[in-house]
Amino acid sequence: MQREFHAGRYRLSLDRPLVMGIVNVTPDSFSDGGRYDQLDAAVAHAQRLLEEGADILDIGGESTRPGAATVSVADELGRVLPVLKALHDVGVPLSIDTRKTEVMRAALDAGVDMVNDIAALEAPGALRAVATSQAGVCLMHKQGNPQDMQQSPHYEDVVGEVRAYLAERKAQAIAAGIAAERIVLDPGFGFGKTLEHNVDLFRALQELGGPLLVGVSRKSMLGAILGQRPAEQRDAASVAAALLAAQRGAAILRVHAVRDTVDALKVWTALAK
Ligand code: 7PM
Repeated sequence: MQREFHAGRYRLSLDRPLVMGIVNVTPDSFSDGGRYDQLDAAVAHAQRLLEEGADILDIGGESTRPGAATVSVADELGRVLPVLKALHDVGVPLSIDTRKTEVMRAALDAGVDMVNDIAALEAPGALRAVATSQAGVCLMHKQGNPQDMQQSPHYEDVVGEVRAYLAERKAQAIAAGIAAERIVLDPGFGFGKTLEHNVDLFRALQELGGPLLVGVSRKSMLGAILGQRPAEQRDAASVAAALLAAQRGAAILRVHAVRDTVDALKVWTALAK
C-alpha cells in the first residue's frame, strides 16, 4: 500500500494516520453575524484545530447535510476564498470541500493543496481541473444527492458496490493524469446509506482499497448507535470510531474534535503491541 500522499506543496507520510480538521464556513455553523464575523470565526477555529494537532484543514462552504439547501458558486466562493487566503501559510495542507468545478478552480488558483469532493470529481471539468494542478484529491462514494440521499438508500451488496465505484473513479482519475499518490478514497459514511449499510462498510474497511479517508465524526450513525444522541454529544463515540478506523488502516481521519482524536492516537501508539 501507498506510503505517501502527495497534496500540492506537501508530501505526507502515511506511516501514521493523519488527522483532518473540519472547518465549516456556512452561516449555520459559526456566528450568524456578517461576512467578517464568519471569516474571523472560521479562521480562529482553524487556528485552534492547528494548535490541537490537525495535519490537514478541510474548508467547506456548502453544507452537505441531508436536506440542506444548495448554494451558488458566488456564495460558496465568497465564504471559502477569504478563509483559504488567510490560512495559506499556516504550514499544513489546505483542503477545499466542494463539488463544484468553478470552486475547485478558484481554490486551486488560490493555492489549495487538496480537493475533497463528495461527488468524486463527477462534475463536468472537475477531473481536468484537478489534473492540471498538483493537488491531492479525495474521491468519495455517495448514493443520490444530499437533498434526497437518505430517503431510501438501496444496495444489493453495499461493500462490493462501494469498492467497485471507488476503484472505477480512481482509474478515471489516473487516466485523466492524476497520479495514484495524489488520490485517497472514501466510502462516504452517511451519504445515501442506512445504519446497516454504514456498519457493513465500516466492518469491511480493509476491503475497500485505499488509501482511505474516513469521516464518521458526529454522524447520525453514531447517534443511532448511542440511541439518538444529538450531534454535540457524539464526540466520545466519534473518537472511538476514528480509533477503530485507524486500527483498520485508515490513512486520514476527518474529524471535528481534533484534540481528542490526537490524544486517542497517541495512547494507541504508546500502548499497542
Ligand atoms: C450529515 C452528513 C452531516 C454529512 C454532516 C455531514 C464527509 C465529507 C462531509 C465525509 C468526505 C460532515 C458532513 N462528510 N467529505 N464531507 N468524507 N471526504 O460531517 O465523510 O461534515 S459533510
